[in-house]
Order: sequence, then C-alpha cells, then structure tokens
Amino acid sequence: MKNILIIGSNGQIGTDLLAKLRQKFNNGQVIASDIRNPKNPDPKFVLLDATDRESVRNVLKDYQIDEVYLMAAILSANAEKMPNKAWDINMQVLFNLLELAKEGLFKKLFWPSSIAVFGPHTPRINTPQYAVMDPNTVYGISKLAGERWIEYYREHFNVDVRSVRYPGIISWKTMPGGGTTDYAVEIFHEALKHGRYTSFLAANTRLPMMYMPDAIDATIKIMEADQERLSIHNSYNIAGISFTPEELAAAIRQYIPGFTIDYQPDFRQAIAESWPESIDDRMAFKDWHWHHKYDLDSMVKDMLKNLEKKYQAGSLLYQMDL
Ligand code: AKB
Repeated sequence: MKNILIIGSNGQIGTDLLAKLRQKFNNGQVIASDIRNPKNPDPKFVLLDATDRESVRNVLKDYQIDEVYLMAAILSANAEKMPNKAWDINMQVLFNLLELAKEGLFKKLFWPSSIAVFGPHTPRINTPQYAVMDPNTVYGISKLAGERWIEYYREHFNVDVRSVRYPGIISWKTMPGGGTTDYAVEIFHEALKHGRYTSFLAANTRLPMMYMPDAIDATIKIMEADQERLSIHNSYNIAGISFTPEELAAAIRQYIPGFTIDYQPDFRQAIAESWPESIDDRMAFKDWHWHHKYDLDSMVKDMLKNLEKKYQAGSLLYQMDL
C-alpha cells in the first residue's frame, strides 16, 4: 500500500489522473490537492498552495505520502501574459518538491515537461529525444530549466523524479486552461453546441497531440517503471497523434456533417510555429514499452460520444460562451 498525493487535482490532467489512480488503488490512499476547492466535495481533498513549502511539507507528513504527481503549472499562452508570475509559480513549486524529496519526505515524484521545451531551431518533424532546444516562450523556458533541475537533483541527491514531455492533451472531463493546444478541445464543444468553430491557430498548423487515456497511461507507466530501465533522467519524448486544425475539423465532420470551421490566428500562432509537428518517442518505447493507442478517428469518436452524454446529462461544467 502506498500513499499518493496529486497536486493540481482540479486541472485538466489532474482530474483524469485522480480518477484513474483511485480506481487503480481502490484500497490505497490517493489524496487530491489544489489551490481551489473541487466542484464536488471530496473527503480526501486538501486545499494546498504548493508555492508554500511548509504547507506542502505538512501535507506530506500528515498523510505519510510516498509518491507525488505535480500537475500544477501555468501553461504556454497564459505564461506569455504573466511571465514573472508564471516563472515564479512553475519553478517554485518544482523546487519545493525537489527539496522535500531530497529531505526524504517522500520517495518518488512525477513532474510533467512539455513539447514546449523545443524551439525554432529544433527539427520539427519526428523531433528526436536529443535535439537543439531553444524554447522562446516563458513556459518552454521554465520547462527546459525544470528538466535540467530534475536531472541535477537525481545526480547529486539521488531524488527519483519521473517525467514525460506531454504534447497537447485532448480530454472531455475538464477543459485545459491557457495553453496553445487548447483549440483541439474547444473545437469539440463548439461543434456540438453551434456546429461551427473559429480556430485561433491557422488551418495548416500541425502539432503533436494525445488523447487523455494515453497521457494517463504514460504517466502511470513511467512511475511504475523499474528505475534501472530508465536511461533518460530529464524527460521522455512521448508521441500520440499529429494533426492540423483543418484535419481535425474534417475528422469531426465525419460525425457532424454540417460542421464548419474558420480561422483567426492570434498570438498563439507564433508559439505553435516554434514547436515540433511530430515527435520521435522510440526511447520511451525501448525503456518502458510505452506506445499510444488512440489515432485521430478513435479519439474523435470517443470525445464526441462522451461530450454528447455530458451535454445531455446537462452537467457540462464549462461554458464556452462565458
Ligand atoms: C500548452 O499548450 O501550453 C500545453 C503544452 C503543449 O504543454 N498543452
């Protein structure tokens, strides 16, 4: 039996991760935490500001936590609007956890990196694990710095940190917040509600994406991997599906025939253009046998099925028109 803490459990990935870990360890203790209370009451939820090291320390001690999943971060588009705050939050929360792990307060940390660590001079197609990394976004710079720090803490203090570079994540339970890849979730809601969508990325902007079940699978798999098998100690490339807004719209149109899309690229276009189009994840396959399951069509089908149910049940928490 192990005790697990998720920091950022109300967020896009945190929500699905919490559900999966609770299902998996039905006898275990999976503590949820976030800076805001969850929508539904949860007896195993703790209100936590992870930038406050002493509060994190207390939670780790109180619940005798063994493993932490650190899912709280300011994403790329929001980080451009508040660079100092994004840097402070993204780095401070990571340092707090690295220091507390170094002190021996828990055994293993999951910290997500992102395709945002790559930049304009990185090869964009099948981006290799090791490549030129010159991110030019606040978020990308913080993720690259984080990658260097987790490797440093492993080498110097034997801290066990596991990490993957998430592509854009597509999910139906919770909306993403403040990322460049968010269009690939918004489009589904708009298609169902209005039959049309205005994309903030141009028609032919190809980005690496992944359906949430695959992202959760990768996250749990790398945490469970035998430490000796992990040859990479910064963060693993993981690949899913690469598509453009135009291709995603066409895939949605298979199920919603009248769906239309138009394009009004904004500041997020430049961010997207600095990122890879597709990712080479052979190292993740080799070291911990990971491979994604969902392709474009199976993802679209599953998204629409689940969102339709959610709309019908009248329980959609996020309103696109807000
Ligand atoms: C974002 O768009 O900022 C994130 C990411 C790719 O890390 N989804």
